Amino acid sequence: MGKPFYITTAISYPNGRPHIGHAYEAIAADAIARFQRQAGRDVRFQTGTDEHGLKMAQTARDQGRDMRDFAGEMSGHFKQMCDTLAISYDRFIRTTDDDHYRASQAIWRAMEASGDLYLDRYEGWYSVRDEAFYDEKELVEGEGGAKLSPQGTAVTWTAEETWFFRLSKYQQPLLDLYAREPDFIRPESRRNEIMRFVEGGLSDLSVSRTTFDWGVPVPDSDGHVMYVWVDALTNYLTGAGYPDGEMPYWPADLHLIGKDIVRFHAVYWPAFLMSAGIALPKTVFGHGFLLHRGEKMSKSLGNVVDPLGLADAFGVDALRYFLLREVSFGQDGSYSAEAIVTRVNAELANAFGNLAQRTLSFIAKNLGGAFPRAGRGEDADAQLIEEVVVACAGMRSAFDDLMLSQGIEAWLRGVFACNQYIDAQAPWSLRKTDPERMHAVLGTLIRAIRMLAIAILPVVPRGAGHVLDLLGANERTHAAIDDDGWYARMVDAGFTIAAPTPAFPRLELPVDGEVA
Ligand code: ME8
Repeated sequence: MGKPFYITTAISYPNGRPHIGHAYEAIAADAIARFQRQAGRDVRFQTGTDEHGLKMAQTARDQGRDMRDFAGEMSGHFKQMCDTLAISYDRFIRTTDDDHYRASQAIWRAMEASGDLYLDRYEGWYSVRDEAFYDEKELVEGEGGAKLSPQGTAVTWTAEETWFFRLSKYQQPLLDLYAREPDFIRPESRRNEIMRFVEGGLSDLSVSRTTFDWGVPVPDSDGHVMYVWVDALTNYLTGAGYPDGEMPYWPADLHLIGKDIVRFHAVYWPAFLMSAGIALPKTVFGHGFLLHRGEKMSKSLGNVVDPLGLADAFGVDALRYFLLREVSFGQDGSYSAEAIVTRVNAELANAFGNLAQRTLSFIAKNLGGAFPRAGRGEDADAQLIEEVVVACAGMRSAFDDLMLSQGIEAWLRGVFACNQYIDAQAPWSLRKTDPERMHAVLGTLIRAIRMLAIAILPVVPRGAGHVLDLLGANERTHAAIDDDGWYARMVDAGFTIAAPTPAFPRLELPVDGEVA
């Protein structure tokens, strides 16, 4: 087994159904997890639901539902979304899981043992939507003078006795961390934002609540449940085996989250961990937001799109490809049905899908599916393979650096090179005029298609897997891309290519009923 690689998404609030933002985060994390597995890393991938807190409790109450039933049912929708979108998680954690209670209480005790927790009275502003406390100076003015959080959500005044965490004590250690580990917060823009926030000074954080009981009980402190973010963040440790066992996957390599919750992950979380004496994650990456036709999604605008509806209309691969390709990772991005259809048809269906489809069906039809003979090679063949090798290597180094869209762009250069090669070599007309040359060209194309299909597997696992199945290519790691002996082994084995069905069908814009 290779070196461990532990990747996590945020755990979602299941107070409503999953939206496209949740799907986007799961898909991005999944592509990275699959990529790291191909690279030979021993990957552990965790996602799940964040079920405690006031937001959940209020939603269940408003719907007249039993808390546990409601959380269970809604969490199921998130799990179903992950399963439908081919998210290859190792654990779907629920914060209502028993081992998570144990982990949360253990980290609490460790912070208490460091002298970082004390009882006092909290008076201040709280946003239930964000599950966040805000300082007066952070608030902005909304319509009619209403006070709003910096995220534009409603805040309420709360006053109660709570436990406090000595966050102020960690101001300098956090600044030292950001300076020492430039990759701790990515991308750069979020790093700067967090450094400015911490340089501005940190107040101690209220970390328990007494006005409701839907949370993890604070050890030996009747009436207190933990502030939902204390237990939510601890999910990453629960999944790593804390506090009971060995923790081969800790520290996490990558916490992938949205830009709105970077503060919790890059300020509170490392402070909790330092206090508890636990190693810090290596990178917190705050991705951008998905906008619908350039506008923020909101229930009142009626533009909250069900990701499963999109997957149904366009296919899982198409949705995955579009989201990872269209959005420069780290920045905001916009989507619409037209944009999905245009992008997927041009790049996935026409450029790659069609390349594979016509090559394989030609071989199935004209060579009885047998692998082409060595034929008469020319410089152009070696040149194409070289271009494809470079494209796949470019994709690898971009993905390694979380530059997902640029990685796919590098891959596309290999696909375009194949299309130019086909046009220039015209294998279909060589069938009659120069069969020896035709064999060499088709053989070159199969080699190229196999390498490109392996490289794009993390993005479009089903379609690329289908192409590889047709080719009988079972080894799908990065090492397999560079394996020169594959072709000869397939010839020796007498493998034949069956008449293919398209791996990446062309999309049509739905005419009746808008899907996006
Ligand atoms: O924040 N585009 O849960 P959540 C892209 N429970 N990403 C988006 C998005 C959008 N339009 N809207 C939300 C929570 N997200 C907490 C996390 S982690 C210990 C606890 C992202 O359901 C958001 O940034 O509100 C977050 O990373 C994830 O979806 C879950 O959001």
